[in-house]
Amino acid sequence: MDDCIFCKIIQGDIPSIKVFEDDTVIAFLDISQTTPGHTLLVPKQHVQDIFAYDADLAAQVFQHVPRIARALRAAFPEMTGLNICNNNGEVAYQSVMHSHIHFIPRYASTDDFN
Ligand code: DGP
Repeated sequence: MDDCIFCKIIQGDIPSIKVFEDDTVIAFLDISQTTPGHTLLVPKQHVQDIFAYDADLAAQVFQHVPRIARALRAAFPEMTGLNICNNNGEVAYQSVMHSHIHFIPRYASTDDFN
């Protein structure tokens, strides 16, 4: 998709801080850093939202969720919890129309809660 910011990141046309990559997915730090370590897991295939996934794509993407969660905990030892969420549709606060899963680390320090 020519006008998709995540497709441009996947193609390397826009820089990102990569956390993980294989043939089917990429994970990189969210530009907004809601909390330190805020990460997005993104299928390389341009799919708009969860309603467009088939079972194979779901398995390819979601299999990485526990691994990324553990990697974040290892990288951010002060992390005491983690929100994992996936917004679908503008009304559900999806702003980038290329499906992605948010990992938002949570910390005991109230300063980091947003
Ligand atoms: P959502 O609102 O659920 O569609 O989340 C989209 C997220 O994408 C939002 O938290 C900010 C992030 N984002 C938007 N543009 C860029 C970008 O160019 N680079 C990175 N790393 N993240 C981006």
